[in-house]
Amino acid sequence: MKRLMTTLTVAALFVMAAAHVSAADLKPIQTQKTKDVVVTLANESGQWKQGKNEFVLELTSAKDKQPIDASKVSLNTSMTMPGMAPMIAGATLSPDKTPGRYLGTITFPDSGTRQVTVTWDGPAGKGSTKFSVSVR
Ligand SMILES: [Cu+2]
Repeated sequence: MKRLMTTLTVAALFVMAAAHVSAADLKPIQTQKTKDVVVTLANESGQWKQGKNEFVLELTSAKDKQPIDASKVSLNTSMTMPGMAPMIAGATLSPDKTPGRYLGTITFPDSGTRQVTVTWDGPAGKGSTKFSVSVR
């Protein structure tokens, strides 16, 4: 029973940590507007850094600001470096409880400017956008 209580406490802490990420204290890393979709990338510091990063990706309609149900979403990054093959890193994304919002993690082995590509495909349509983000 004691072990169960410990497990439940740990689980509750994880839920609280997840809730904390979805709190209003997120700072935008990048907001990118396409013809019909606004893509927002945010985390607690407002920037990506070298190493592991947690972030939130949000897709909303450019017309009415409503969340977009994009069942398939991906975020990939690449960095071109002179004399080298581009460095590629993709994010792991999982849907949040809030529609149109995804919790992501991505790891960068070094700093530098990344070309970011976000693609989506769902009932509300499909599309993609590209922008650059500097990794500190
Ligand atoms: Cu690099």
